[in-house]
Amino acid sequence: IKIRPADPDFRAEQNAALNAALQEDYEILGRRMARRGIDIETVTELVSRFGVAVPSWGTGTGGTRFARFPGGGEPANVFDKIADCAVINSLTGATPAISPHFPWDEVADFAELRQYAATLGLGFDAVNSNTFQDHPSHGDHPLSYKFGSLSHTDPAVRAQAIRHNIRCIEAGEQLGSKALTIWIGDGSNFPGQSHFGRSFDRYIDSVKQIATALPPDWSVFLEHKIYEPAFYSTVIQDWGSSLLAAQEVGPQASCLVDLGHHAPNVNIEMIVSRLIHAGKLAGFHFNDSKYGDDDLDAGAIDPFRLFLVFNELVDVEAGSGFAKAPAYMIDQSHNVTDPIESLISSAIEIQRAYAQALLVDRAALVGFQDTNDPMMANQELKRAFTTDVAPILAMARAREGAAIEPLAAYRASGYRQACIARRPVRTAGGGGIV
Ligand code: PSV
Ligand code: MN
Ligand code: MN
Repeated sequence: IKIRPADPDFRAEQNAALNAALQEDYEILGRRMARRGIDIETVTELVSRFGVAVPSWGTGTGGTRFARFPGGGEPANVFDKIADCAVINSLTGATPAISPHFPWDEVADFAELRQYAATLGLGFDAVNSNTFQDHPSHGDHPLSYKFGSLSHTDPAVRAQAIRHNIRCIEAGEQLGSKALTIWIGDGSNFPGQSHFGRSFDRYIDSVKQIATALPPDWSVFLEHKIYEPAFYSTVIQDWGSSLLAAQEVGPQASCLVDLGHHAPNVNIEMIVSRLIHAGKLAGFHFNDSKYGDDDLDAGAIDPFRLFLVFNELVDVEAGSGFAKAPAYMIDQSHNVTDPIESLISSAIEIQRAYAQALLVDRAALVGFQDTNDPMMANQELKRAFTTDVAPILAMARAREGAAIEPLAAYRASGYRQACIARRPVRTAGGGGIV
């Protein structure tokens, strides 16, 4: 399939009619910001350096546990997924890496995969293991994960899950990745079903064994989630368990925050701050949610929360800095939208939250905090959050040769129609929790 959005001439054509208006909007915003002592160019430069990884599994239409309604032209294999990721990155200029998931993305030749991605200007972020499903067609997983994986009571199942994670590291090394993300579905559905302490100990012991296989410049990211698929207790249910585990596993282990993995109303930005304090913030799976792990598009429900998360991150960047930059990744499931459109929109929303957070006057905020002026402190955040930074984002894209209006350019490209014409139809199904 011809990846038309990846053609710089196509994007230049699309941008031609939009350049003049963008220039005007950018200048006006620049003058407004200058009045507040902020240099728009500095912000635009930081925004254009910002990148967030796309999940390979997000390029297909997801499903709920009730059903999956397939979209048209879905990727048939990981090469198709990479092509879709190239579309997203070409148009946004903000998603230079893919986060793969194994064994979903398994191929015979990882060097070929890496090469294909590189020709499209893409690299690989954290690799994800999958011991939350059985893989009956996969010779490496003869035993079932029905009652858990890394924390399973049976040492043979734990050994199988450990081996799989080590294979993920090996695949990731060939792809140029530097981290393994572990999320397990282990837990229980009924009080009494499993022993909280012993299952946690078994999990930690398993992750320690995986960690011994990490190359020195690699990290292991531990991802917590309050519930689902387990509905009574989950082994790594929150950042507390995640942090305890990461501390026991050692310096290469840290905690990944998936925004959808918390109880409603939990103060996620504060969790971020605490993990920063502990030196254990691995990074993020961005998405949005109203009720649970809804995996909706980033910024779709609560853009203010996304902004507040970035406010914490920029606060560190503007101060002492991160010893190791957090990994920014998207983790979404698209049921009713074109996945490429959702991922484009999410990348822009994440970038928007970052840009808004850059507008906070940190010295003024500290002053309001230290003098106990809640009204002005809150106003400072609100002023940054309500500033329309769209011209900054669009200018960053225009200068990189990406699209000034990525969604419009995507629709004009006819890429999805080309995929529908060429790619096999994928069937509807019973769904599944991913
Ligand atoms: C689990 O809900 C999760 O957030 C983990 O990151 C998985 O790897 C991903 O979704 C896909 O199932
Ligand atoms: Mn996740
Ligand atoms: Mn999730």
